Amino acid sequence: MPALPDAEALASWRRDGYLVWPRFAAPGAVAALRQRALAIVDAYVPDEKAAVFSSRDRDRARLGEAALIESASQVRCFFEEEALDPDGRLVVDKARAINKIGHALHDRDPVFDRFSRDARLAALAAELGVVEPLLMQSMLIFKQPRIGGEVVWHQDASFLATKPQTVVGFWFALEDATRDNGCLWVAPGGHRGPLRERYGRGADGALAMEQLDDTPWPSGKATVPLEVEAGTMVVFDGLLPHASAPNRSERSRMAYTLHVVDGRAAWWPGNWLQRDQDDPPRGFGYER
Ligand SMILES: O=C(O)CCC(=O)C(=O)O
Repeated sequence: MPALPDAEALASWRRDGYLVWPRFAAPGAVAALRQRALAIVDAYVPDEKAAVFSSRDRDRARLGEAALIESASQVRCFFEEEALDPDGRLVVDKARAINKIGHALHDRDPVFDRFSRDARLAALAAELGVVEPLLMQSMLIFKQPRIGGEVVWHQDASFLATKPQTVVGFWFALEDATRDNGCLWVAPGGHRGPLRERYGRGADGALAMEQLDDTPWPSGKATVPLEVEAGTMVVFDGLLPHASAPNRSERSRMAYTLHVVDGRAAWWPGNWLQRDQDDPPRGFGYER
């Protein structure tokens, strides 16, 4: 039986809506993911679909829709907003220009596939009540030095909607994350609040953010920073509000995230992420 987080961490999951598992990934595994991410960026040749990712843009309007849709089943790079000038020319080195790689690393890249299908993640998902896990989305977030973009307060269920809500986010620090370089912030217990918004295809067919509830985002004493060492895993309930500040420091803050839903729940047909019938999402095993 693979190891599970300790009782205190599991109690924090129930109480706070998240848990922290220090030293989940060994330094060698973390270095392998970092190296692989840098190799993907090195091989990336920007094309006419080159897209910027900014979480401040509520409707993701600058995020080329074609690039986003394709990334549901592919590996694509998205630029930092501040890496391009108004004419779309790179103003920093390509290696320092990427905001994230998404969203099917776990299915298309052997290194991320292996890491994402660790038996401990399968055991933990089962412990957290995910009965038929489906690995829906993965991202390598760079949080580049100086220009690493803010991730505004959000709930993951807004972007990966199921009925009932089942999404669980697994977040892995690939470098030390501190307040200085844009660590995560969470609102403990905030998962008991409502889903505030939902991103997807509206009645007019366009992808946009829809407001569902006007409960304000947490602030001040309701929020805590999660300063963690490389190798730490943080697991979030899909309703837990979380965010990260811009990185104005000289150090990057790379992280890998994996989002899992329960296949027993209904996948919202309006979700931006849709997989073809002949390429469905898979679980933690290697069955096809
Ligand atoms: O790594 C970050 O800064 C944000 C990640 C996040 O919001 C997520 O994985 O849902």
